[in-house]
Amino acid sequence: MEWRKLVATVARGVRIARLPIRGARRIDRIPVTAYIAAMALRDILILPDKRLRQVSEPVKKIDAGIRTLVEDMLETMYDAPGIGLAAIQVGTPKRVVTMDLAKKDDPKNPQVFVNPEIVWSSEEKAIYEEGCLSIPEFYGDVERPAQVKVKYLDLEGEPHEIEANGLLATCLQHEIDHLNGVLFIDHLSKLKRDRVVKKFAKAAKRAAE
Ligand code: K1U
Ligand code: ZN
Repeated sequence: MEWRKLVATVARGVRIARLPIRGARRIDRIPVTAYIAAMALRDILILPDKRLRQVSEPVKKIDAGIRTLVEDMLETMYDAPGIGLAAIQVGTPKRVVTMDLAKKDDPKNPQVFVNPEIVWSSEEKAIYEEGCLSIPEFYGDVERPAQVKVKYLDLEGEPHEIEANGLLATCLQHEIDHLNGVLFIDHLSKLKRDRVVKKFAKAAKRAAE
């Protein structure tokens, strides 16, 4: 199933297409059908935006606002492009993560994690080169537990627990870090972190001039 239809179906929501008021330059008029809900790109916060250091709040109720947030996060993540996104990266301090680890030519596989929590981490470690949509064009090797068990809710509010390894384990830990105000550069040496923070602070200052 085409991913937009899937998300709309999962959300069990038929929403009226939003007219191009919010994020006007990016939304086209989309015909409202039984399945297709209008989604919108949201701006991704960039280092050194202080909101990236906020600890996100648990979702108490999966309502229309959360479903809209998830749809917009998926749209924003695919557009970036990225393989994961935490709600705080689009400025919403809620414990919501989207992800799609499907290979380039495989069908899309959107995943949604509400209130994800690591309940077990392996002693064994793995090193992956990580990137971050909030720190564009900077990459670094991060060592993390190789396997994790994560409990979370799906968009229906149903509880799940998964055991992850490989890229899924890395990506889940990266995104759950975001929910706790932690960035992957916090796992690098102080020297590397200070260098990148300085570079992005300079760029933000220049952009504000
Ligand atoms: O949370 C984020 O900032 C998204 C981030 C997720 C992530 C990447 C690598 C390791 C851990 C977590 C990204 O998606 S960065 C972009 C990226 O990795 C990518 C983009 C296009 C194709 C393949 C990968
Ligand atoms: Zn990130």
